[in-house]
Amino acid sequence: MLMDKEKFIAGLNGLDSNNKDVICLYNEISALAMRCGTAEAEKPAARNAYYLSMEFLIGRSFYNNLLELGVLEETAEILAKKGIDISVFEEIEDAALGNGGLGRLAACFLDSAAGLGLPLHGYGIRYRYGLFKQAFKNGFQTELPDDWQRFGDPWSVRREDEKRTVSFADMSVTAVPYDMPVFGKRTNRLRLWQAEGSDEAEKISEYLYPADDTEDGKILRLRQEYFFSAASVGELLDKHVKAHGRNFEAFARYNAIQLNDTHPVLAIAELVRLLTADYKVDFAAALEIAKKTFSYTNHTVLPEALECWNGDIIKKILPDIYALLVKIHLKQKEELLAIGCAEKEIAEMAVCAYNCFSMANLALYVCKTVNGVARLHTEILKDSLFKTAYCYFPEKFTNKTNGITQRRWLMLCNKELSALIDKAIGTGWRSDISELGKLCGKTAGLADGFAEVKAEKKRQLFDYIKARDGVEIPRNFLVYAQVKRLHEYKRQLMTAFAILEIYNGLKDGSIKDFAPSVFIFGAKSASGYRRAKAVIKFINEIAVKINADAQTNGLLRVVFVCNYNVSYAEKIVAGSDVSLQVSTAGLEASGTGNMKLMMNGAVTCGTMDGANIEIVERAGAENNYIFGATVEDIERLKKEGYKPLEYLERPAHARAVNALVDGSFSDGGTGGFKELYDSLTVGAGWHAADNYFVLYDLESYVDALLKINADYKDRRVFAIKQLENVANSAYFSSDRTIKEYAEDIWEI
Ligand code: 26Q
Repeated sequence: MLMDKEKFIAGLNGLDSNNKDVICLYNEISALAMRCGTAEAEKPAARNAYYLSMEFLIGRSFYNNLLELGVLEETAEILAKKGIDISVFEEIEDAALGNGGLGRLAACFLDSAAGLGLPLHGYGIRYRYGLFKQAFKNGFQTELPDDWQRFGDPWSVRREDEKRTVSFADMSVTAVPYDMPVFGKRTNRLRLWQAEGSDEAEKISEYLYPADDTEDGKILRLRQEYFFSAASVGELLDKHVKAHGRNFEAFARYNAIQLNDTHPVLAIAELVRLLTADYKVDFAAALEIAKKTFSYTNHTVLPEALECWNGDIIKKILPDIYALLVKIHLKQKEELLAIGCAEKEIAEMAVCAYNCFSMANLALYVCKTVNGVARLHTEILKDSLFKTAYCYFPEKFTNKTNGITQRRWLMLCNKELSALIDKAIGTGWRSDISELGKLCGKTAGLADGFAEVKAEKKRQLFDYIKARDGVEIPRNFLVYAQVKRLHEYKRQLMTAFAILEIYNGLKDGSIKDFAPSVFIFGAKSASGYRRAKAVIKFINEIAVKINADAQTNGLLRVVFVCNYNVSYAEKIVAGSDVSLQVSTAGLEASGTGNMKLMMNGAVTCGTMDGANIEIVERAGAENNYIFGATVEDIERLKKEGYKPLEYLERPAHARAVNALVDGSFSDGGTGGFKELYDSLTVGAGWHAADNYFVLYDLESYVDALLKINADYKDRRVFAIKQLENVANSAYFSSDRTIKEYAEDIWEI
């Protein structure tokens, strides 16, 4: 531990808390931790890895940093003596510099690397506003700016002395670094660049994901991507020259750069540009250096998320980069011809086609490795999305199943379960997560203790929901949770239909002996994503109706929590019984919420998709609830011609789905519900009817939910199932994932 603990404790004891408000205390204690935590100089490492990511979804730093520094408990005790409950800092911060799985994964990776003592540093953007704050107005999502720094940002240090210039055709922008320490066995660094210099410049780091449906929006996004990629690569190259002179062949010996999806892929072109323009390295040699330096992670197979940049836009904003991309494209073509690729194959793999530059193809061509984020996902990359590239360059492809940090997602968010584990197997698991496996074989004996812990975490969660969202949930309710970004492929709409079927069944008496249950949703929708927003409204309407129905509200409730974020997630994952992971098979690259819930003892109710497959493989099919079409089924259905209307013939389905359009619920005249209905029955946009196979999977989904409900009646047996999930969750620690990256890709 790098912390000067005594100095911190002395400082804390000496802290005068009289007449200071929470924000003032928060800033003072954080500053003290920063001074003591970074007292010892960072250990230099010969070889470093860098994680370039457009998103870092950090969440709260306060508790996490104190935990990592080993002073959380003592801080709580000292503050208690001063009459301060440490939980008063809960609502102060939640840095949402990301919007979902990809950003949270980046944060978990930094945490694990520091925890393991591996030199991995992050580079990203210091957005002025994070992911919007969600509000509900009459059940509709509205977006408010997230001024995440309003109470200060004590965990960042502005490094005026290390600012740089990033040039565009029409302007120069100053990139000012803000460093956040990542505490652990060693202190690593997350460096976030802030754009300054003019109003136009500042726009670059103003918002996370500005709307890109206009040309100006697209240009801004391109500027963002280039801005942080260029600042980061430029700095690494400068550092290299300082330390090793112009020995550029050695660059890849000291630096491994991981590209988090295609967003930072222009870093490749920038490195080549700097080497050739500033240091007169020959183009082919520069490209070779890039080929040894970069690796690429893919996080999605959805076609709309695969970035292609129009050549005219690149040319206008980044003419030198444009010229280089063309050169790289031609070089690629030459190489592919030389190894005997057919014209068609070259077209599929080309960096540029019809004046569109494919960031994925650029990454596939240059990067040393390409990885998917769960076994199935990597197989899909190899068999479908990147099939041709895999055929010629199979050695590049590797799987790295995602993970989550157990420090935030178990020790911090579930102290009670952590204490139970300590009692059962000792505390060794806290420093070596693989020891969690020692719980196997002890689950029966721990069932009652676990049930008590779960009941307590539920109580805490329900209190929080009551205070935040005003919805009351009785103590003994079974908790089903679906928390993740709102997207059609994740199928929150399918859960809505399932709830309606259960509700109708309870009312007409066809469902009997139902264990009282609540469905908890948490999700933000992209602000321009109309159908996703209609789903939020639909679920909120359902919640109002069901929660007010005195005939059933002793058995069934629904809540869509507002402004779901990392801090809310910490409470929901600890207090849930059932993890709903119901994406259309083949579309969820991995999922990581599934892992958080598993580690806290929720059983998975899900499809054979993403990491669900590996979760069930480890925790046992008998302890989880798998339903629905497999990837193969979906392929077959597509080939045969899927006819969703056939599935609407079942009266229960028809009734649930018709609720969108039969006047049961109002969408306030927006037409949103009709649009959802049409997307299922006739198709929407370029999509076929029921593009995500909601109607196909609905029946088996309802069955699975009811089976869980029936199984829950034997609390002991159910608690054992839940504990089996905890006991087998060590594999899903990002410590394991990071070790694999470090060994197989970064060689650090
Ligand atoms: C693309 C083009 C233009 C604008 C934005 C984007 C864009 C932005 C964000 C595309 C994708 C994302 C984010 C993707 C993401 O979060 N993917 C999730 O990554 C997790 C970590 O690997 C997986 O667990 C999830 O399955 C995957 O959905």
